[in-house]
Amino acid sequence: KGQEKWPRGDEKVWKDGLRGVDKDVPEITKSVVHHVQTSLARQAYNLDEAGAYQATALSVRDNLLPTKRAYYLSLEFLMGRTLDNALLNLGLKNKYSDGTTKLGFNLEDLLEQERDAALGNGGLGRLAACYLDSSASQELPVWGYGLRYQYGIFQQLIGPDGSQLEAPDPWLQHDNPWELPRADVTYDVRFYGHSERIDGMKAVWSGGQEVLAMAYDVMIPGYATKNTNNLRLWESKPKRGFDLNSFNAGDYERAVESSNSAAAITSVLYPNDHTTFGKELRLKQQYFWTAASLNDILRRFKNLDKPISEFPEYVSIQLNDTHPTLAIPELMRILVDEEDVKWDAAWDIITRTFFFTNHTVLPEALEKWPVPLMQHLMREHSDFKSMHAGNLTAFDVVSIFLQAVEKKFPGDRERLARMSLIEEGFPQNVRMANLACIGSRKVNGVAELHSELLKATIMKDFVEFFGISKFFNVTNGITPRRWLDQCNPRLSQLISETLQLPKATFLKELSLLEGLLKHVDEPALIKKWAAVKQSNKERLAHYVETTMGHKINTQAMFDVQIKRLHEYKRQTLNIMGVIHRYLAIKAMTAEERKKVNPKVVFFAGKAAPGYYIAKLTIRLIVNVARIINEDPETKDLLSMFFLPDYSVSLAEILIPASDISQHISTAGTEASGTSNMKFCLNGGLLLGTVDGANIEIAEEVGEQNVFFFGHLTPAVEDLRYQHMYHPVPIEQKCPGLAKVINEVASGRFGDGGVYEPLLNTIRQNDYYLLTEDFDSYIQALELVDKAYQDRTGWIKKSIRTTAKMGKFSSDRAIQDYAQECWNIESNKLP
Ligand code: OAK
Repeated sequence: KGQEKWPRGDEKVWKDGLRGVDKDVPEITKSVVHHVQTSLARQAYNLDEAGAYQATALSVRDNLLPTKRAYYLSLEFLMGRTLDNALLNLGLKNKYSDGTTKLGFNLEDLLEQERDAALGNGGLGRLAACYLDSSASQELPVWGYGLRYQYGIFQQLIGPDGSQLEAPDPWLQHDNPWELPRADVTYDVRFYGHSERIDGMKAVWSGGQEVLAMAYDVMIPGYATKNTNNLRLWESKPKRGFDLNSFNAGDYERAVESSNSAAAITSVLYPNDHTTFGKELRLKQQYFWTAASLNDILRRFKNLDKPISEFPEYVSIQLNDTHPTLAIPELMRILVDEEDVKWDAAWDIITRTFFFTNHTVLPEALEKWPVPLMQHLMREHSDFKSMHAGNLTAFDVVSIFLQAVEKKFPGDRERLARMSLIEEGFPQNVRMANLACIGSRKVNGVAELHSELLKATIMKDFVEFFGISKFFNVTNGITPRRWLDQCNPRLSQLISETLQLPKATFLKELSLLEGLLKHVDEPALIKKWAAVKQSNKERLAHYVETTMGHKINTQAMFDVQIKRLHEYKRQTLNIMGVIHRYLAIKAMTAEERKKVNPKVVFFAGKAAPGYYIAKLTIRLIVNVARIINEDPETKDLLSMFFLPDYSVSLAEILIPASDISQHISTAGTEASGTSNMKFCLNGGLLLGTVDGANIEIAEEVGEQNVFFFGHLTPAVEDLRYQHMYHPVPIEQKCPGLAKVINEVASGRFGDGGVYEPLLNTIRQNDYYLLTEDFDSYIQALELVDKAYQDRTGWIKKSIRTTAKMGKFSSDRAIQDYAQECWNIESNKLP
């Protein structure tokens, strides 16, 4: 109005704003100019107030557009404790320490009061917890969905004979301040019953058991940001307290029973790692959890008021292994039967929404569910035999997919049989990995080698069918907040001083640790680095002394193997190595013993309650420890401890104290491993096989800084074949190991007969190849001893190792998923 000058305002700002080059032009100005130019297609020289209003409004609207979210569906979240982590993430630890001191309480003691949230078995569950931390810390909109088990992983006790005993873990006994019960967020989930098709099209599912899913929200604080994400855990409840129908019929007992069985669904975490048992309750857990989560995701999507075809533009769902695969047929059922979406369009939505991560290639871990069990439990999904045009059900995926395979590979019956979702047999089984693969946009493994093996084995046919671009790798990562700063504050502080950077800088950008390399030869740093390790060893020694009553020589080398007990992880190789060392020291003269490098070996880990061989391994470790720790001739040179009830919190004490840690799986069996990364980040060196992420760790830190041994993956299959068809007696194949086995069998460490089944796994077909790797393992241990004699050289290796761990931050891993799969961006709060 009466304005003479064009353009209005500062001409330079308009110009630079248009070109978007001048850093001094504020983002908001640039955004308004952008809308003037592109959305309105107008010029600064003819822009009136109405136009300026439009452009301003469009710019403001950009802030309101809903962002896409990713959902991480995991049956396990192994969170550990929260208080310390929350204090560090919020930067409030010192203030709270002062605050509680004034009240007469030591904060460190208060931290010890918290029980671990142990809703997971091992690697897969802990990875999910690290990924939540990294998502929140990078302000990425990623929400977790899981189950709120009343009982987490069992508590492990060691009985008088050295065996593992299990006790329940009632972690919710006292109030849990970290969760918010959401009585306002509930969904009905139906099991059993029957479905009827109305007009031959829509199916209505009724009868059976209806249970209620109620949400509990766990806040996930990000590091050095106000951003928090959410982990939503479902609890099952009886829908009406008891079944009214039964009550009316006067059958009170049945009514109570039904309310019992509703609550049973989320009562306990299954403690089996890497095995499937085909238990009905486990399948119920999976369906209950995926159905409730999808309902919730869909409700949130509907609030956006977008057409359902745009679902994948706002939602990505990551399947943590095959456990949540029922989400695929469940979403299909909802889309087709409840949202009236046509079959093909629904399948298109599915395959743009889901992403699948595989976490193991072990055959016994591949989930299969009997078709009759599925049919019984989920009437609607499994009605796959009635295929008529226009009357398709979710499991018609089977036939439709196979038709496409048949078209691409005509007449290849064997291929069809391998790729089918149904494995023939009595009963037939549904192969969950096949379903997860065909229903997902992308499939990934968790380390380079593992992803290659996936493509060459389990997924080979699928690579040939879908093409290679569907398959990729995301190497696992760990959060440096918990696994450096929280568990090893002194090292974190020393790094901060050395790099002259605030902790927050390298804890958010872990590759900055490389800056340590410049200082690796500085005597002052070497001295301080050694002192930090020493104090962590003393902290562990104190723990062992107060919990187990044993004094430990902290001048000895600390050698640690902590992970689930499993034959493929070869704790047996380690214990055989310890016995070998014990026998060797026993045979030495006093003079020779003076040259021995004193060593303390630590084991910790749980065995699945039904895994006989794994439990026997624990028993052997405990009983060998009892003998050698009491042997006056050797105990100063070699001692060994099995620390009961391994947990996240115990790992936080053990990892910073280790000089060397063992990751010694048979090549090709450990998908990635993540504790290997935690040890190395804390300056512990690695003794391992050429397997999983060990390989990438060595690539980063340099082979001269790790201790590798054993056969390589390509040799394994052939060696197993040889064992099977051309067995050689162990005395010939590996005399060193045979001698150790004979000592155990002869009763030197207690009743030898007890261990026969375990010893026979090695003597007989030796599936995990201990006889093949034992000699090179012993040589590697000798190299470790030799390297440790040169303390300064060892500390330098330690500093170099820490310095090169940037790649293994879970921040990097989450960025890989965000870019490669989810297509989400960080949601920075002002
Ligand atoms: C557990 C149950 C079924 C399938 C896999 C697992 C599992 O825990 N796998 C582990 O996942 C970790 C995270 O990806 C890997 O680091 C371990 O190597 C792998 O064994």
